[in-house]
Amino acid sequence: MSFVTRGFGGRRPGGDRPLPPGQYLTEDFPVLSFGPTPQVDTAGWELTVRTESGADHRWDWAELQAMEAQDVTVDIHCVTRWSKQDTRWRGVPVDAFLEEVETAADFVVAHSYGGYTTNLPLDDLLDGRAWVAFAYEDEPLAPVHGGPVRLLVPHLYFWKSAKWLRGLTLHLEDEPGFWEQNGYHLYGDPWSEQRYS
Ligand SMILES: Nc1nc2c(c(=O)[nH]1)N[C@H]1C(S)=C(S)[C@@H](COP(=O)(O)O)O[C@H]1N2
Ligand SMILES: [Mo]
Repeated sequence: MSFVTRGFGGRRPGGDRPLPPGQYLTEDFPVLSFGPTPQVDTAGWELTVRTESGADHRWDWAELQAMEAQDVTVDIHCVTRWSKQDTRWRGVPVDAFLEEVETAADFVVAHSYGGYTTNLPLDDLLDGRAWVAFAYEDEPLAPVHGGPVRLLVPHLYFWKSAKWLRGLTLHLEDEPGFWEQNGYHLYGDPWSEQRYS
């Protein structure tokens, strides 16, 4: 019997898929954080979904672990032009956190431990397009990459995937987050190069 080592799970590095315009492929996993890595332990971790009328819905670590998680393999695209293909995560679809929530809001601001924020249309977090992710490549998510829990929204530039996620607030109007107040695009579609506004 003979074995052929192909690596990359049989996929050619470089992929057979195109990258969004202006992006290059990287094999390593750069860390991009504004500010220090907050120390968040799972024992004290909570996720709060707050509606536009101020009603809070909370989940702790045990509750998160009891939810139905998915394994997802996705490509990620940073506005600083690196893309990484076939990244493998485990997380709970954001849909699950909004099922019981009554809202008329169309927009969300994701809040992080440490103070980072980023805004998204609510629809972009639904229909299995975004996850509350807690594992990466079969390991607990490393603190530098947002552990214990980050948002994963791979169809938008990666600054929308808030690390150290602690809350989602619902809003009737689009409220720019940290980078969006500093010139980044309000929406951030990598396929139409919505980098800056
Ligand atoms: N809380 C928080 N989330 C964040 C950031 C940050 O500085 N703080 N940086 C964003 C940016 S610009 C990118 S490209 C990705 C980087 O994630 P990584 O460090 O796991 O590669 O996280 C995003 N989420
Ligand atoms: Mo980024």
